[in-house]
Amino acid sequence: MLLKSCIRSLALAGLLSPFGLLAADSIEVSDGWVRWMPPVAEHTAAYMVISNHGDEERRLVGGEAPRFGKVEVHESTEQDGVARMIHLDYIVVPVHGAVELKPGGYHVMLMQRQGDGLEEGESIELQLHFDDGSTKQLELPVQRGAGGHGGHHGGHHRH
Ligand SMILES: [Cu+2]
Repeated sequence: MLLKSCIRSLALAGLLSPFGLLAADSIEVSDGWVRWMPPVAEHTAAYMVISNHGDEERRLVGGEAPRFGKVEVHESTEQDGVARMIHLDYIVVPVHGAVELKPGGYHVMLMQRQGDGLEEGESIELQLHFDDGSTKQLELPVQRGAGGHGGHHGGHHRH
């Protein structure tokens, strides 16, 4: 009953999409942040720790963010001293475990920024999408990167 009327009001609000009907209740996200980017940049990344308290493996397959045209799941790697990143189909969030998205590793790629540049301290809405169709709604603060790597976007050297 409750679910039905919930679906109807979502549909009325025009929010109905393949994702968004089911909240990923067994998923917990902590320490999330979005890397500040200079106004000329169109892409940045979100980092966080995703924990799975459920009895089934969950896979993070992508997401949506109002301020960005496209959201993908990526992994940064380094080959022969050259930083690259790979577009992944998913990141596994293990049963009763956690996966860390951090600079130089897994990240949620926020692409095709819409509108103004990001300001330090502002919060960015991001909805994570999982393989079972469930979602997790987040608001992540914009922060400057925590030193070192310079990211894979325009950081062409390392110290
Ligand atoms: Cu990336």
